[in-house]
Amino acid sequence: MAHMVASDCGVPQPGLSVGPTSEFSLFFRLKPGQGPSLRAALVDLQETPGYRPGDYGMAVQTIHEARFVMFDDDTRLAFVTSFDGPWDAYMEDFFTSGPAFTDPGSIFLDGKNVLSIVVEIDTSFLWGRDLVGAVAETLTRGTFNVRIERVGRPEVKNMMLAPKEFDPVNRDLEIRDLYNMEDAFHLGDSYQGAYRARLDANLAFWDGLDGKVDWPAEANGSHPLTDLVLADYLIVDVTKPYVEHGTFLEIELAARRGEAHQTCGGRTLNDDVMDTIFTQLVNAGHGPTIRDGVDSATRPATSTFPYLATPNPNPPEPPEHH
Ligand SMILES: [Ca+2]
Ligand SMILES: [Ca+2]
Repeated sequence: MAHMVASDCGVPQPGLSVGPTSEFSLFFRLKPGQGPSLRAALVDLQETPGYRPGDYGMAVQTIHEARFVMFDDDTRLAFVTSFDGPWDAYMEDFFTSGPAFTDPGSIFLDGKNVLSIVVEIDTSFLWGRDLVGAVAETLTRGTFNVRIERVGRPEVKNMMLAPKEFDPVNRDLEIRDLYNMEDAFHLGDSYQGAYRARLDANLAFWDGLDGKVDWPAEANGSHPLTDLVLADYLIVDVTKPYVEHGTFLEIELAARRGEAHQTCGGRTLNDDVMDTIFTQLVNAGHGPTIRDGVDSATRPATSTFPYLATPNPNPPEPPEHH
């Protein structure tokens, strides 16, 4: 006998169950030409210590098997798993055991050179302002410029705006291209509703990963961080001391608590901003720290201008698909 598993809130959960065992399957389409690199990534994943049940006494007890299968000439990917108990137990196991990221994680840019421009500004040019917002943009050369990229805080586009499947309004819209063209300091009216719907949905997804609501929606249904994310610039207080670690979002989060900030804010080169982002999105800093398995660069930034690690004269070959 098989039946849909229903959670406490009455929402049907994926997969069927037989006796105490449940299953679910996911099917993906691969981008053309990505088969070899995905196959290599799956081998890496499955050979990572801690991935297999029983490794290192990891807490995933209920999962019998979980397998990835590429098929149709490497144009599609299936993920198939079976486990004891309901969907909720599986997700709880998955996220409390920490296998969402491998540990240690991989640094995909390790050894590669990154084109960097370092600008030093005399704070006397800031019109007497102590608290400033910083954004960067990449433009084409020539008389008429086209913006290729705008960036304020890291991962706003990829982690927070890119996933489409949770957005109840614009499930087919690649919203990042529109967002990229906006003035960071004066977001236009035209697409604000679309950005907000996407962020409200995706930020709620991140919060839900630990099975606990740490960011209850506001009265109008908005996620409490949506406005903060849409003010997409690094906030820097030039009167406060430089602190190597923990400055990212420090000013913004202190303001949310109604407290005075302590650091210069912004984003220092050696700060583990990914852990800060994951932790804030998933549990609002209520703990534990959500790590991505990478705690620092293999060649950290320096403390003297221009602060960057020296170029690697023998960088690794770029992968085939680049
Ligand atoms: Ca949460
Ligand atoms: Ca990290």
